[in-house]
Amino acid sequence: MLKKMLFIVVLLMLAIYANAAKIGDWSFDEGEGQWTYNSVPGYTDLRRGSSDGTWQDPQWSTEGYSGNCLHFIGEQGSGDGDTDILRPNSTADLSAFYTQTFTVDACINLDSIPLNTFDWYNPYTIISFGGKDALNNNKDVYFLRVTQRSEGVGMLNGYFYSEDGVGHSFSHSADILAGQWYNVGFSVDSSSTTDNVSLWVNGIEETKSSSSVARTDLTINGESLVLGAMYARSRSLNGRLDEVKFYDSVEAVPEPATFALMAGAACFGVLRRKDKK
Ligand SMILES: [Ca+2]
Ligand SMILES: [Ca+2]
Repeated sequence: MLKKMLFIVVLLMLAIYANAAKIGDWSFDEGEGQWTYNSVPGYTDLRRGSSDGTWQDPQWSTEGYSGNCLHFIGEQGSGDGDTDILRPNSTADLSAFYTQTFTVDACINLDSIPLNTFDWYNPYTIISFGGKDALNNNKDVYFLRVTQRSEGVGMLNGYFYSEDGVGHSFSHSADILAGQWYNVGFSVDSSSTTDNVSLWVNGIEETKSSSSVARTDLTINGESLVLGAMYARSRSLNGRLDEVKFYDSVEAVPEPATFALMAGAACFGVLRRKDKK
């Protein structure tokens, strides 16, 4: 009996540790209304774009990866010409999201693949974070997006900027096609200089190295986090978005591989634990 209790206590401790670094978890299951709620207490909720501003609302959809999701129809490709975004309240405290070490994780199902043959032009942005520099200019901190690899075929691209204004770009070798669910992730560990950047597509991790450190010299506010478009509200997403998660560490243990055994599930919510360096 004592052994059993000890086992349960250890499991509980592991569970608490595993969630310590999670700062965002949105399942988009509300299915109505302007707000979608973060299941991690103490961190920001998100609201649809038109709540306060000229941006448009992503539409509620019952066809999520799990339950409901939000459907973004942007200005490019098969879009409707209007940028749909999700964002916090403008006065939200996003300091926890402005970290040099982070992991972002989402499920996407694109309506189409970006049309431009030039890889970096008019991509579909999934998640972005930005702020203003000393001259009050908009600058990016990091973002995750799908660009075009070849006509009708996308690729996952993660980006972060260092304080010298240089962007550091990383792409995954897996093809992304329209009309399928994918679990995609991006992590940067600025405390290391080797094997410290990872991209995931459906649980397949590709590790890169970067000796640069993500910037922390910008002024941020509640508008700094944007889902479905860049920080400057361009390059918007065309497709459905579900199960978005943020971690302020790559030491985090994102979702267990519980979906990996589901036959035919393209999006199986897997980000493996990185080995501690
Ligand atoms: Ca959902
Ligand atoms: Ca729209």
